[in-house]
Amino acid sequence: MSRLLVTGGAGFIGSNFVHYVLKETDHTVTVLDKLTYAGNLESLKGLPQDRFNFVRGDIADAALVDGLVAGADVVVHYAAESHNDNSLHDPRPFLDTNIIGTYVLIEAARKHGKRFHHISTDEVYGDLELDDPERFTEQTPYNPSSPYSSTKAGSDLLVRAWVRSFGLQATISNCSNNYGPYQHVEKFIPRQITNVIDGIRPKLYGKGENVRDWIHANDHSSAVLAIIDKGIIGETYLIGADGEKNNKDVVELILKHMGQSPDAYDHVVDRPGHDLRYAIDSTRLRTDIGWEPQFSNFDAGIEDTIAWYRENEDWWRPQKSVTEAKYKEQGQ
Ligand code: NAD
Ligand code: TDX
Repeated sequence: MSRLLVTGGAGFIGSNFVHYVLKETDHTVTVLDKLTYAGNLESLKGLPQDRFNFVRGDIADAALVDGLVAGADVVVHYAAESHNDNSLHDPRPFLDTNIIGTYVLIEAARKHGKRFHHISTDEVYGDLELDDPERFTEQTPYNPSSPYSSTKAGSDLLVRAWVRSFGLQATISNCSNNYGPYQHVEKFIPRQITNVIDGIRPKLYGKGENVRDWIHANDHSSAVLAIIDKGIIGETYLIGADGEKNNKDVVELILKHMGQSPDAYDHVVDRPGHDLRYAIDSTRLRTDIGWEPQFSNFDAGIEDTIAWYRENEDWWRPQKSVTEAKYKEQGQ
């Protein structure tokens, strides 16, 4: 049994991880989350109260972080500003949380000699051509495109430097695009599902040819737990489930499962600097750690996700109109 401190545990992937850990292990979990627009306490309902604790606060608050890290065995760091579109309009919070927040956490982990796992993204590697036979590996050079991905790249490099210079007991994982329950309606898949529920046509940036490598959030959680358990200190592991799909195909799949015509979507203004394709080669994770994804059927995973958003309108409804109003201002 370990005591986990999970930052950003009220967000999409963090909350899925907390549910997963409390179900699959006997670890205890303390969540540290600022509850920004992206955090939602409703995502943490129904957890066993004897093994779960919630603290509202900022990862950049050194005094708060020091006490929480001292009381944990492992820090699992999910907290971030996570949305590319927001980073193009107001980059500052991305620097404050993703860079300074990570710095504060690793300083505390170093001081108290605690195991640290840093959650990152495949976007740090930039993008690939559609026909590139190579995928991202742990050796791919960093080449981030957006304010979001450059701050994530910066945070990864801080962790690497703290491992080398100070002996921080850390591992890093870079995962591909997640889908599943509790994802904010600003993100691609939930935005389109909830648009269709509201009678709004899905919105595809540009031509819709951009490719993302989709993984179910539960598979991300099982991979992170496996790395915390078996990962080698100082190493980076790429997490992916061979789920490449272009955005147009994803929208058509959502429309099909929601009983709409497959062409009932609109093309809207493209994202500036829009990365063309992400693709993960997760051979190292599979060979060295023995991890395998469980959700290999994307079609079925999307159907389950649509059902979740239909059944949990109370969870997403408060965010929907403000999110769409923001997109409307940007012509998206
Ligand atoms: P999210 O935006 O849904 O959740 C982020 C959470 O962090 C929210 O609960 C928010 O309140 C909290 N938070 C933000 N700033 C904070 C601060 N200063 N202090 C404390 N808490 C703060 O994000 P997500 O999609 O769940 O992503 C989680 C992590 O996974 C991020 O590090 C992201 O870079 C990484 N990641 C995401 C994806 C993806 O597909 N969404 C893929 C790979 C990696
Ligand atoms: O309405 C939309 N229409 C559209 O075509 C939205 C919101 C997005 N898109 C496109 C842009 C991307 O090509 O869909 C794709 C996915 O977009 P997002 O959900 O915004 O994700 P992405 O930018 O790929 O980044 C995600 O994966 C990597 C997460 O938000 C990041 O936190 C993670 O690091």
